Amino acid sequence: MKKIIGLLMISAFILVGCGGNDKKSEEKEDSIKLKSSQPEKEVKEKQDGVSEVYLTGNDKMKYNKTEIRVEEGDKVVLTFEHVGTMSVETMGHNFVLLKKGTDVQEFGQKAAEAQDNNYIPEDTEAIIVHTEMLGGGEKTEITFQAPEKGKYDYVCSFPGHLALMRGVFVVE
Ligand SMILES: [Cu+2]
Repeated sequence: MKKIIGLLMISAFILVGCGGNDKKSEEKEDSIKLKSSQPEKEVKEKQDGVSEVYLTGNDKMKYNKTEIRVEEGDKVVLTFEHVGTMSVETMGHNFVLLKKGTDVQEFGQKAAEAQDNNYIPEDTEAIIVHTEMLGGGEKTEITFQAPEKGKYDYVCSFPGHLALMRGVFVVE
């Protein structure tokens, strides 16, 4: 059922008229992957008021970035891809951006109890934005407004992952 909803959302996205851009962004990502030896700074693309971020998670429980930098007020277009092959049940990954001052360990414990909601606790105000939980080979995109200047933690809320899967989201 979740897959079907996902597919519907993807089709809706294309129908809304982003079909043209869709292909372009895929090409862009391919070229980013090829240039992955370049410093991370160059991977972030900057156009008027938009920060594009390409984040991945793999089967070794690692993000490709432990720091993401954007500018205050920017629209952040974050593409998140699970570049591994393992299933969402055994090696699910997401991106959860937490409010300043959140106790990350405490959040992780709460998230681990929220299995029925894809490890996103429902009774928390700690989350600024998050992606869906992905399995190997899946990709998603979220768009949100960069919060006020400062440093924010981001984590994967799959049980046990945030020890390795976390980073700092810097708004400058
Ligand atoms: Cu994970």
